[in-house]
Amino acid sequence: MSATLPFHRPHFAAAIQKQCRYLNVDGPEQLSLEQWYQALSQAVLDLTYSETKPLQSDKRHVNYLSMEFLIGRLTGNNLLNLGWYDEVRSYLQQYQIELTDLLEQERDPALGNGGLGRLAACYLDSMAAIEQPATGYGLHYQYGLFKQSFADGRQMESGDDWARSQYPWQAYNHGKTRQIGFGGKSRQVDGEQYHWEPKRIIHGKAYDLPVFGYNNGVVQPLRLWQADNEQTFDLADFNDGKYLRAEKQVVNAACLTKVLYPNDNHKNGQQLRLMQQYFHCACSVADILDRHFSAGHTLQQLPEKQVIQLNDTHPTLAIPELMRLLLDKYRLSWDEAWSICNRTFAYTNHTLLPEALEQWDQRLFKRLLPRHFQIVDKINTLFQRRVVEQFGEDADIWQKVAILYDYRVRMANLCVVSCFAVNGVAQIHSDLIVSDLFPEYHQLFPNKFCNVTNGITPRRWIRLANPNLAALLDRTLDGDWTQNLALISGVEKQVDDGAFRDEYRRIKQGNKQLLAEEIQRTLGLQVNTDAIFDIQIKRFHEYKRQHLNLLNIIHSYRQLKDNPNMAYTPRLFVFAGKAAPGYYLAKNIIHAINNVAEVINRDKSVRDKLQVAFLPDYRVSLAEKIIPAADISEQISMAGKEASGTGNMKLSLNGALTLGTLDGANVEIAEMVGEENIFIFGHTVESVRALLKAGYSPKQYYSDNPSLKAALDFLTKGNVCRGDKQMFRMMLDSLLERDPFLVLADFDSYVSAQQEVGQRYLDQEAWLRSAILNTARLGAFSSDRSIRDYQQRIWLKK
Ligand code: Z15
Repeated sequence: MSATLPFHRPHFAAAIQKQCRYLNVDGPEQLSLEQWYQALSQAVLDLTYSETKPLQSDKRHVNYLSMEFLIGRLTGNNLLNLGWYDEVRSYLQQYQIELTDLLEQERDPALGNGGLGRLAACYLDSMAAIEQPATGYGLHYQYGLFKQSFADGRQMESGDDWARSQYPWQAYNHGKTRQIGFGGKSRQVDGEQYHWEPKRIIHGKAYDLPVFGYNNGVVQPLRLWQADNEQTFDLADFNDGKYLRAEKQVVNAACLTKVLYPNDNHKNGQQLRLMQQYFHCACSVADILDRHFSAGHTLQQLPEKQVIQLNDTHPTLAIPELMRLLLDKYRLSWDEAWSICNRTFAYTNHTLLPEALEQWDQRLFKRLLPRHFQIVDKINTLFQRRVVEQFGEDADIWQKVAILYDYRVRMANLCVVSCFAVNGVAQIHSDLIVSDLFPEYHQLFPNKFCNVTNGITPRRWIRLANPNLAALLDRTLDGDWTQNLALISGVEKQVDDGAFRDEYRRIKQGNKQLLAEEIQRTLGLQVNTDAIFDIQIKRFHEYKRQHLNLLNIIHSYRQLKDNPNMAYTPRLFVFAGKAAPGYYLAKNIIHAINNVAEVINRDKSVRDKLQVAFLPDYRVSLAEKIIPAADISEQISMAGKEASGTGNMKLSLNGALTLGTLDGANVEIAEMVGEENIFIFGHTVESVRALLKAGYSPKQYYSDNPSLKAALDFLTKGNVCRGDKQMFRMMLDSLLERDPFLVLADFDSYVSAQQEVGQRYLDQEAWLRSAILNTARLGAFSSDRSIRDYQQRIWLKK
């Protein structure tokens, strides 16, 4: 086991001095705060080159392939994991620099959309922490997820050129450049062997970001591929006066990794996206084979020494790419190649939503990847035999399990057929994968399926985000909870201890104060810090039902207006989240929340009771400010739709009580914290099923429930829509005509649950007890535990 890294003050001072030279200033006294951030980060990276080491281990190496890594700011996180945080903070004092101010200078790389990308980042942190050898493979997008602002309540988007002004944590890795082919033709050489002549070649350059293990001296790479042109210029073309054509090539190639597609839980059908996916896979697979051979292993040892974990279906092309190399380059037989692939790949499913399941147009696929198409076609044909053996000739079954069907390539099906393991991300979700999504596959391959419930890293989500809670835990618990979050159950013994309770309460109150200041700064809104901080932070999507939250807010507002003296526990509703730019309905919901917020916040008569704050540009660093301040965590998706959720874990661990449906990991959170410490409402998976079967009519709810009717009508009246009755028509039509996520059917139950929240908050002592128990009982949701589950349930299998 490795030890923590030593911190040498003189070395550190020298490294900073060196950065001053690069920055063209005489000494540290002259650095601006922004320059301090650059100098410090670069200096730390420099020092770690000699101090950290990759893991020397015989364990199977995990290659974590993901199109998204939502890593957030790195400087504070890296100092923390290196064990240098406090020393650097004290070092900076001689220059009157506050480390936390300096850290605020960093822009978060937003190389992901939401939960899926953030999960990948937590898993890299955990693998380094528990010394699981691993490499993360992703794309080096020039533009990360767009920045969000509001204009008249509407979402505006702008580009996030995150690395434009020198990003200190990345290192260009010269030796790793790859050449990736696209298009062209595949012709048979002999037997199983084909030769693919691509039409064009794009270069993949490797940028490495270090992932440091917590206090163990380990570093391993997150390797991000960036597309580049083959040659800067074709000089002949240049001299021939074909300058413009030569330059066009240059521009096109670099376009490939220009931008992250901004959809979350929705497929991107464009050719460029398919090209990104193949580029990602081809660069990564080549790199994996290189490393494998450099370590002196043979091809036959690939499954024993490497596992390739596919984060959703986005990297599925790695399967036919490895097959292609094994067949055409290394000349293995089909059966040998298939056997290797079959024991190397594992697939994690993150969604059941039909609109998110990737299917590619066959002609597009074939045009871009002719050889890969042949391989997929053969996998499909061979699999069909297997299906006929098991089920006989059954068109209905084949229609469901086919990989190629109706001129489409179905990526999830290709994964299930080709991988040795398929897992869901929370128990209920894994159960639904077997019962609803892939029942036939489960009959064919009963041992492939398992569950690994998601987790979150306690380093970022407690120690960094909530330093005062971390300090309290340090004082209270024996042993380092940061590396063994199970120890946090020791807090349970303190739940009746007066001093502990006071301290816990003061920390939450302090965090609420800090968030109030942030809200004041960004929105100019002065909020009541004695109110319940009720938080919904996540991507905007109909299934997540932010509009259900909104309807209850309107309902409460109307009640307070009709009945100013009624008993009402003061609340601050906080929203944050982005909608995909082309997802008009989600943007309409954002607009509605902003307009309702404006009306309510301007109304003096409810000021100390009801406020709504929609913070723009939700991102990891904003989450770190909001989460520690939460009293209520809104997890109100329609049951069966949220695969897991991970924000739910962060909020509860930081002492928020969940108000949620029995969906995703909420189910497991409820089991852990106990029913007195959570608010569960709404339809369940079973009752949703029954309701839909019986025939659901949202209009009925509208006409039968006057409060619901009034809340919906509110959106077409008065100031909220500025006299434009059509303003929120898209949302209202969807709710009244179809309501695919049963917002109206859950309204009553949600409103009652909210009333109960208000009641319970009046008993501050009981509430505090519940908050503490949420913290104490959430130890199982550490991503270290998730990674151990992956090790035992998947990576040890072959
Ligand atoms: C995404 O963020 C998630 C699933 C997807 O299929 C895509 Cl494309 C993006 C989310 C799930 O919605 C969420 O429930 C889960 O917690 C998260 O992945 C990580 O597993």
